[in-house]
Formats: sequence, structure tokens, C-alpha cells
Amino acid sequence: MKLGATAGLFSCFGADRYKKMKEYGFDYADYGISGVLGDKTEEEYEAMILSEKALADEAGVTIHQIHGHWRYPPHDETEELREQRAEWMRRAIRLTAKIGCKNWVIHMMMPYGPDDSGFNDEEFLKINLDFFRKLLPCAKENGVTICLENMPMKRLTYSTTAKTLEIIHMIDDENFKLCLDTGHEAIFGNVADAVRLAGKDLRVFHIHDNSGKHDDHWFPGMGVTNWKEFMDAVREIEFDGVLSLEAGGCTNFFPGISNDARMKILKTIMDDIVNA
Ligand SMILES: [Mn+2]
Repeated sequence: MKLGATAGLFSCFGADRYKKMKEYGFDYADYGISGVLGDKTEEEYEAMILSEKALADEAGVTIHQIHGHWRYPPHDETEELREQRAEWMRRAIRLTAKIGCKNWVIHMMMPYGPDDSGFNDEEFLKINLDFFRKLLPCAKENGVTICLENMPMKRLTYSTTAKTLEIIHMIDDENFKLCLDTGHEAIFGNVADAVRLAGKDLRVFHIHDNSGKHDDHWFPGMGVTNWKEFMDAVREIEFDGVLSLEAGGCTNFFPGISNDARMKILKTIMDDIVNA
């Protein structure tokens, strides 16, 4: 099974972050560009992403997935805000292709913010379908798959994997698939069931754990997720992609020990999960 992780998880190693990923058995990287798209020109942004790619190349790590821009707190309530985000997304998709990466992960549009209770579910769905159908030609031209991610917000109607898959099924396109975030799903239900439900629409993962209450981004094994059942489901659907970690930054856990010791623990955890 191929293992990956966010570059951010190894950021404590500075310029050696990809070398350390490789050393601990993570051959694939998830590079997050959320939050920076709006304040850079496309040229500045391209220089940044190319230098990141050079660092990864030097270490023998493949950038397997890019996390696209998102606005926090989420709000996409006007046509103008959505068009601005669409422009940032088109840039991010072009640059994803530029470094040879095929998977671009994005959160759904939240026209009513993270709590849409009392608002119009049909309108939420229509805004998302219109938005992503308009974005799809750019992804197709660039050979990139848009991977829509399930969300952790309890009062967002389309948060769960099941509801996210409804959008994916309606769009029904080979360049529009699922990023299954295991920690987000653990807030609602059983992660193994979500893997089975997704089946061949599952393109990439964000793997982390939590208490079942909050989006904690813990290391796998620290929370409520049954990782043996999870791996059984992953094998059952014959998933042949990357198990990519999106756990918290590397100083968040076991703060009193060295960064290398922490990564050895993480590697032991991942070996245990994959070999169970
Ligand atoms: Mn995620």
C-alpha cells in the first residue's frame, strides 16, 4: 500500500521535509496551497510551487495531491465571491498540472456558511452543481481530477461522505471524484462504510483520527476509528491509490520528544494499520 502525508506534517524539518518523508516511508506528498492563492500573482505562485516540486524531486517524493484554496470562515454567499474563488481555483488547477500532479482536492461551496440549517438545500445543491460544472472544463483541459472532500460541519447538510457522493454522482464525470477525509467522516459514522459506499469514486484520502466529536486531526489510532475495519474496506474496493495522512503538524503530538522520535512512532502506527 502506498503511503503519503501532507508536507505540513514534516514542516518542522524545514528544507529537509521531503527527505524526512522519504526516510520514514512516505513516498507521496499532499501539498496544501489553501489560503495563499488570493495574495499572489500567478507567476509568484508558480515560482513557489516549482521550488516545492524541486525539493520533493530531490528527495524522490512524488507530489500526489494538491489541496486547493479555501476561505475560512467559509462564505461564498455572492456571485462575485464565487467567481473570485473560481478564478483562484482555475489558477490552482493549471499549476497542479504544471508540476505533473493529477489530483486537486477542494471543499464544496458554502453559500450560507458552515451552518446551512434553515436555508435552502436545493439552492445549496444548485450553486455547487453550477459552480463545479463550470470549473470542470479547466480540469479536463489540464488532465486534473477535481476531488470533492466530505466535511466535518455538523450543521452543513452536504457534509457527510454519502451527501458528497450525491453531488459527485450528479456531476458524473471521470474528472470529478471523491477525497474521503476519514476524520471528517468519523464525526458522523463509520469510516469503513463510507469507503465501501464510495467504491470506485474514491480517488484520494485525507487520513487522520479524532474523538468522534471534533475535527482534531490526530494521528490514526488516537481516536475512535477502527483502522482494521477501515483497511478491510480499502482492500475490498481494490483501492490502488495512496493512503495520505492529514494529521496535525509534527509538533502537535508528544511535544516533549524529538521530531525524529515522533515520526518513528507515526511510521510504526502506519505499518501496523497497513499490515493488520
Ligand atoms: Mn481534509
